Amino acid sequence: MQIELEHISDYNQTQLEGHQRKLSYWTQEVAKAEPVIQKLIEFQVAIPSWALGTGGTRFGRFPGGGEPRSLEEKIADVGLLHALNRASGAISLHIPWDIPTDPQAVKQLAAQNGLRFDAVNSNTFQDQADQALSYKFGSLQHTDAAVRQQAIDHNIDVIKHGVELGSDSLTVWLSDGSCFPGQLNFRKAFDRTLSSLAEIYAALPDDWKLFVEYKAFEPNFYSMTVGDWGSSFLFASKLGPKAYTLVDLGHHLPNANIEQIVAILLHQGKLGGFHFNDSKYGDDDLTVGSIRPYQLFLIFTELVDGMDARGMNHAKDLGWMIDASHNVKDPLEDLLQSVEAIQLAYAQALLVDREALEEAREANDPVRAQEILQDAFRTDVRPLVAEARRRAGGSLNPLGLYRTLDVRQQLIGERGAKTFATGL
Ligand code: PSV
Ligand code: MN
Ligand code: MN
Repeated sequence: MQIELEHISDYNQTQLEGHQRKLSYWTQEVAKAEPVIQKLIEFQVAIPSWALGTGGTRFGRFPGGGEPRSLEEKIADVGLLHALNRASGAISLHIPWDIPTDPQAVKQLAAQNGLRFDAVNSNTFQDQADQALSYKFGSLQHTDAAVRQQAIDHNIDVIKHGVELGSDSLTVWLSDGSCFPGQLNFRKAFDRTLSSLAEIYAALPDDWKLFVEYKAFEPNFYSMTVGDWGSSFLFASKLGPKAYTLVDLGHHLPNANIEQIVAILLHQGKLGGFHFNDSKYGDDDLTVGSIRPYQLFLIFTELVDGMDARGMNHAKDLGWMIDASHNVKDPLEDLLQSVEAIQLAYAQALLVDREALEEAREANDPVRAQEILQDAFRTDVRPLVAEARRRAGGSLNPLGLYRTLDVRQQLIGERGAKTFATGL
């Protein structure tokens, strides 16, 4: 299945009149429209290779058909998304779930689809069939030096795969921790993890970044060795300038103020990137913006403000990625919704009158501060996002075109109704 340029232009033609009517409000009333559109065109969100099939819970999984059966088909799926929205120009691999056996060919295929390789992810939270030692009691924290070495070697191997693909960052998420009080010596676990991470850090190419992802709970439910932004920040600080904290929106204790965490990490030069998703209860991995769109907007407001304060490039200086799972939706449709939610929050954040906000803050005027933020949040920026997509060569309405072309049915025709993508 290929989405041709004519598909896009024919479909856009059917939508154009309505689109231009909505956009005219912006071009007539709002001076900021043009810079926002330009920034949106540049902004890309990476798609994880493990989110292209239907996910599930430990109670079951309900595959939807036409799922990608190989890395090549996963790249093709991300290519479809990118053809539709022109904002999903990167793919992130989880190894060994996806191992490029012929890296040059895979790199070429990605380039043909307009994609680059985002962060590579290691996996020491599961035992693989051919693995000598078990991670049941942790990996980089393990009491046995041989287990730690096995996990270190795996991470170095993942870096090598990433180098071959032209990636420039490694994300390490550890499930290490303990399930019961007394099980683990916290200080020893911290020291062992730090020295293991230092060995991985030493193997990073000069222009690479190491992202240390934290998570408060699951699969360990008493303690997680990299359990919060404080411990991730500590590891990243001790490791050195190439190490950063990665924020996954679902990895906090309930009601955490994520925007404040983001603001401080960014202020300290230690924010590396994001795993976007949404949640109501825990690490739910739901569609971005489906539960707490205001929180997402507040996070982006801090990002825009903090990145500008540090002279950072919004599109390039942080890792932007989705980390979601799709249990009842078509994964490709779900990912289109997630990317759009991110773009909307970003566009709204760009609209915030930051000068006026700062004045309100200095004057201790919370009413005015709230008005300023909510004025931006309640603005319908969908025409701006659509216009950015149109100018970049994408569809005015990616989801609409996806359904018009009946993409899923086509994929089922090509791949079969009972395919099973690797990943979560
Ligand atoms: C762990 O919950 C996590 O967020 C990490 O980023 C893993 O790499 C990913 O999920 C696996 O889906
Ligand atoms: Mn994650
Ligand atoms: Mn997670």
